[in-house]
Amino acid sequence: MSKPTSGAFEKTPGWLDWYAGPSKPRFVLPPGAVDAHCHVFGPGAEFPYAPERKYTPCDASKGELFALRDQLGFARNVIVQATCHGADNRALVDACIASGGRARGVATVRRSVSDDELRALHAAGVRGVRFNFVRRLVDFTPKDELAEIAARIAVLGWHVVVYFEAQDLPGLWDFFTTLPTIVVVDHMGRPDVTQPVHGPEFALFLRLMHEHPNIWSKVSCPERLSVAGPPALAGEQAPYRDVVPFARRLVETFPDRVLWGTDWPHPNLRGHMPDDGLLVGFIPHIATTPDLQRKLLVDNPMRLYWPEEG
Ligand code: 0GY
Repeated sequence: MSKPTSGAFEKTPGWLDWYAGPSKPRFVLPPGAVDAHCHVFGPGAEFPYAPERKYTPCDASKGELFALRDQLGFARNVIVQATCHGADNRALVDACIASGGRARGVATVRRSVSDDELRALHAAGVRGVRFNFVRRLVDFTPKDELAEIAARIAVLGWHVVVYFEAQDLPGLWDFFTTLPTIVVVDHMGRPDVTQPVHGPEFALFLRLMHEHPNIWSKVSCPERLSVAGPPALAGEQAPYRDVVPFARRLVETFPDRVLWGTDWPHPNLRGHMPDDGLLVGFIPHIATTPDLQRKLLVDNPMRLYWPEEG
C-alpha cells in the first residue's frame, strides 16, 4: 500500500493517517469473512468532504480499502458512511459499485431523501442507515426525523446502525427500542472499559440486547476503547486486553447477533494507529472457537447484508 495523502483538503491538526503496509495476520480468517465496519474517505478531490463535517481526514480510497481487504484475508466489506461526508453518499456508492458485489453499504440520509434516491442506494448495495448520536461528530437531528427515516427504510428491508456513547444509553433507550428494524449498535455502545464488565453500565447494555432480540452489536474498535493499548510486542498476549472481556461476553451471550469490523481507516484516533494485521489478532481472543468465529465473521454479516445468498 502507498502512503496516505492529504488530498485536496487540509487535514485536522494532529490527524493520524492510516497504517501503510499492514502485516499479514497470524490469525487466519475463515473463508468468506466480512469486515463489517470500515469507511472510505474521498478522495477529497473527487468526493469532497461535507461542509458540516467536524473533522477533515486523510484520504482513504476504495482501492486502498480493497487492498487492505485482500491483505488481511477478508472476502467482503460493509462500508459505513462516515460523518465527514455528511449525507452525501457518493464515495460510498462508488466504492460499493466498484467492488463488484463484494461490498455493501450503510448510508446517511436526511428526511428530504426521495424514494427514487433510496431505490438507487439499494441498487448500489446499501442495506442500512446510520444514526449518529456522538456529539463531537454530528449536530443534533430530531428524533421524529430519524423515526420517519426508519419507517421508510424498514419497507426496503434495511436496518438501522446506531452510534452513541455508553452514558447516553438511558436517554436513548426508548427511541432505540421502538425502532421497527434490526438495530446494530456500533462498537458495543462504547463502554468505559475501566469499569467492571459486571458493572451497572455494561449491564444496561446487556439488558438492552437481552430484552430486544432485534438489537445486534458490533464487537469492534478495541483500539478506540482500550486504555491498556496494544501490546508492546506482537506475541501471544491479547492486543487491547482490557476490551476483551466486554467483547467476549457479547460474542458468547449473543453469538448470532454480533459483527466485527476493522474500522479502517480509524478516524479520530489519538495516541497510536494500529497495524490492521495485528488488530485482526484480537478476534480469536473474543471468539474462541471456530464455530463462534464463523458466526461472527461470516454467518451473521451474510444474513444481514447478503441474505439472498443464504
Ligand atoms: C467510527 C468512529 C468514529 C467516527 C465516525 O462517522 C464517523 O465520523 O464513525 C469516531 O470518531 O469515534 O466508527 O468510525
